[in-house]
Amino acid sequence: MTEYTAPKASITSAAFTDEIREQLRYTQGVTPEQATAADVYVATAAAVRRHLMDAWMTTQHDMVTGSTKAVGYFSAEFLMGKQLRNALLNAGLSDQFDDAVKALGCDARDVIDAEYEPGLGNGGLGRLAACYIDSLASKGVPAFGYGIQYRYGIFRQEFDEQGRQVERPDYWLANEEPWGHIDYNRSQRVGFGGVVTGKDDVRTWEPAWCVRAVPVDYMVPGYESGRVNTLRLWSARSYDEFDLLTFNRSGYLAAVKPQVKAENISKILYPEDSTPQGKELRLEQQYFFTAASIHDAIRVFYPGQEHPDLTTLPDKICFQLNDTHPVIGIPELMRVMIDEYGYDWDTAWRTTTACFNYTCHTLLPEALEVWPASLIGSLLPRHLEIIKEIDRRFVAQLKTLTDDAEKIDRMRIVTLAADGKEPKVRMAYLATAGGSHVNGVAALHSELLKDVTLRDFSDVFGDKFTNVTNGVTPRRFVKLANPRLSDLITDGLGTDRWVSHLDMLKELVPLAKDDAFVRRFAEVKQANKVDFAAYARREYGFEIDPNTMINSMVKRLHEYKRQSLKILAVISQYADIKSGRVAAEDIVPRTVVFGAKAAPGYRMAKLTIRLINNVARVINADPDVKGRLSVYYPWNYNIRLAEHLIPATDLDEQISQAGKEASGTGNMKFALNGALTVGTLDGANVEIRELVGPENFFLFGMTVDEVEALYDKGYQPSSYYDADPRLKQAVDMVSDGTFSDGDRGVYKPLTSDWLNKDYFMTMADFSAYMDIQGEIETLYRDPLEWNRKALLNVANSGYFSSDRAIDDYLANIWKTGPMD
Ligand code: CBF
Repeated sequence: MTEYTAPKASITSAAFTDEIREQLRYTQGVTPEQATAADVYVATAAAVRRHLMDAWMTTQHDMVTGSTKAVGYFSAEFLMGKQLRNALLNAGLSDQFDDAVKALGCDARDVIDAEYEPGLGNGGLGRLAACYIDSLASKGVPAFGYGIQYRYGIFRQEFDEQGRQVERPDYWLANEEPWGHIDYNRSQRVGFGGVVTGKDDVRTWEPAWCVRAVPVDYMVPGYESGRVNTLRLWSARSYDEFDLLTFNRSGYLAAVKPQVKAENISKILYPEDSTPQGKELRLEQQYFFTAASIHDAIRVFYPGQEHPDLTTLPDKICFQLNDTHPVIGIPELMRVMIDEYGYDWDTAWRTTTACFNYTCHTLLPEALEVWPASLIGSLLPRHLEIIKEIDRRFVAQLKTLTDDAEKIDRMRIVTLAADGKEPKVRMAYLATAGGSHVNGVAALHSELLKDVTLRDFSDVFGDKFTNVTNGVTPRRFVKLANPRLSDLITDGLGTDRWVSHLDMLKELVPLAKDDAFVRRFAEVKQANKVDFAAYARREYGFEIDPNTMINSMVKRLHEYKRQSLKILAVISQYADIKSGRVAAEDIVPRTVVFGAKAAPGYRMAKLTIRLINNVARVINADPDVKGRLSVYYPWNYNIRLAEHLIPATDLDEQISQAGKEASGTGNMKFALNGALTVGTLDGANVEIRELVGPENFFLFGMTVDEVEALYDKGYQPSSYYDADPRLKQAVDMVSDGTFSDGDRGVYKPLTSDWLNKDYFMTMADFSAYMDIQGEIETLYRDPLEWNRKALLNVANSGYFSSDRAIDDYLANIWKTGPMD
């Protein structure tokens, strides 16, 4: 193996310290002596940005003048996490920073902690977008991330005394935010409402109101690529600041109304869509950012041109639609080409379909967006016309391809108005018809997409369908989050090149036979557990014993993910110890850690949160199980917590009902950090198990086919309750008030759902899940063997790098690569 030396930034620690001092004095106006950790954080961010500035400008220049096609990643969410450590790493300034903070008399941790984590995403999809723009930059591929700079990110989760979730607004911009550059000079006008006039072939849309989309630019530095891409998040501003006339008549609220309406668009990360108002706002957000981004791309790639040749757009940039949220971009590009630049329909369609591709991230029908045509018509009347015409032509095309009239009806983009139901626009169908490629996010998911969700489409347009299994960035989730493991890997491989070539982890496989190396690996895990315990004490006041098995289940709270299964298993184990059926000393000491937010309007999920908190309260206070079983639920799960918890985890839970989790990315992060997985054959678990080896993965539960067969047969959840005394006891303890101070009514909606409906078949998988616990405990009692398997998880998980995922997108979908 050839030795690789990472290029280091040429600046010395002393010089970097001076740069920070200069920022403190001349930008922030504080002396180094007065500076708080928060001041040093802002000054360091400014200093790092300066270091990246030349590479940023060169990248933009090369992108526009060069011949390499760029990628526009359209995503309603970018869950970036804290920026400082990542930017320092990619700028090659990590060591200089560590020295500089010491010289300035600060603690590095305080400086890092001073950064407020932006929550501009809900979970996996938004974090994936952040990983992908990191990998694009690290590979030197010209790219823009396009999204929204919400003023309020995902809510801050708290728990009240009864263990219920309380949502607090998360005003992440309350303090100085040094990373985003607001570029007023490159704003875009985005129209809404109004009327369309003109003849058939020349239509003019006169919007009723317009919003100013102002770009806020974030640098996205690549790791050792020398390239810095752009994440452009749009902020909505009003053109009519406020109406002075109305104001003078003392109508203050009426006077600021247009401003409030405009600025509301980028105010909150997508709200509930269960109300008409919510739906309208969400569609406004979607159109707002996709329209601004398309106009921006034309501005960037055809600078100063009044009559650009937009037929060349697909050679300059392709747009990846991250789920259905940005699909309204398809009719927007059609509108721009036809109405603003005078192209005929066919030319516009050829260009548009060549530009767009769509990634589907779900199998849950309710997550595939469907908009009432009337809503689109009132907000975007010209777009509705275009969508109807796309649909008309699409149906005509289908008629040439198949005689199956029912199938054609099923595939309509705009549903027919039948039985008093108003027509709806199916955004996933629009994306499939209006783009070149459709991909799922794990092998199983892509298969199910073809065979079930978009079956009719894959029958007719099979060539469009492909798979790109998700990936995660090894920079943030291994190198930065787990420095001990990183050092061990570098030592084992004799190089740190794995950080950008994660497939190299494979070369660790032989080391799993080396007991001395496995012991070093075990020491790393143990040290991470000690660190996590300290972190949990500091941040949450928890007393976690690092000498117990750390067993984590962190992800959004959703019935299909089955946190219920986990909590029922915990209750069952608790009951075993309490009843004396199992001697406490025969149980492997375990700390179960949950982390999850529930959608504010999702009643069952919120009740599950309450149950988990109360199970934790009862178990942690019970001396009978002390030191054997404990449960912690740190509130407000976010990236920072993930970065501490994942490296410390022994056992990770990926226990969704088979066929429901599109991929998962947490599963990849845990495996890469040396946790073993207990999981079902769902999402990317399937590939993880194949790659790490079935013997290094705890598999349980029904397969997709078994799930289907059981639905078909008629699922009776109560029969499982009757058949397994462990399950009966656990459910009964939830009903009988054990976890609600004797109140038998609190969890009734949950227990009644489990026994009567249980759509995601928790009851049916319970026994298998309990049975596998025996295997888990037996292995855990043999630390060398456990750690050998954990190490093999690390060694065989290189495939799950987002760099590999981006390679797949480049080769199979985007057909582009690094800049020359
Ligand atoms: O593909 C990224 C992730 O997206 C989701 O979070 C989503 O929002 N649809 C899925 O639920 C995950 O399975 C998937 O990993």
